[in-house]
Amino acid sequence: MFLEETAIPYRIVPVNIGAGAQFEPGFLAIAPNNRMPAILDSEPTSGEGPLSLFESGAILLYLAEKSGQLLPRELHARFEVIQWLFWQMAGLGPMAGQNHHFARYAPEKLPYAIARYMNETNRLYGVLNTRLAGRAFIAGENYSIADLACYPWIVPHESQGQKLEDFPQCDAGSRRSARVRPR
Ligand SMILES: N[C@@H](CCC(=O)N[C@@H](CS)C(=O)NCC(=O)O)C(=O)O
Repeated sequence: MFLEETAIPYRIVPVNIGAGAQFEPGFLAIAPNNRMPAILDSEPTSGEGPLSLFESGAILLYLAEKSGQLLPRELHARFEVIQWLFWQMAGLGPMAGQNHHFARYAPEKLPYAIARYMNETNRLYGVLNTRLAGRAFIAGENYSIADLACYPWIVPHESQGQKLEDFPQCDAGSRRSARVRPR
């Protein structure tokens, strides 16, 4: 999404996680946690040869830093974005991911686990909803990597057992993120 938004040229290398391609040595060499996304920048500004990265938060920070886009320079605004980026990486992403796992994929339906992650997702949606009240974007004045990181986790709200009408600001926020740079 970042590369599309900023029109930076890129090449996608598909990794079929259904077939276990994330465990192949070539992929593990750049993503030792066997998860995607991962990137390989063949022309980092250091001039010290290709740079590989895994973890979407680190990737977003790197791309923002390199391109000078979607992350403010000014200290307060910059760390406002970074804290919400970390909030997604440590909260919304993992909790919604476990929610999905226990509600949809776990071979055993464990009521405690299902309720735990659904409630936690619900709480996090509430935090985001409160945050978005009276502001156009999650952090700072402008669209940033914080919106870019959170938006994809709100899109599948139904499969996370959440009703978007309970979170009108998230609804409006995700529609804003979806149309920031219409193509
Ligand atoms: N914290 C990681 C999470 C990455 C993640 O969970 N990726 C999933 C796909 S969305 C994956 O690669 N799963 C493969 C697997 O579980 O083996 C990030 O933000 O980059």
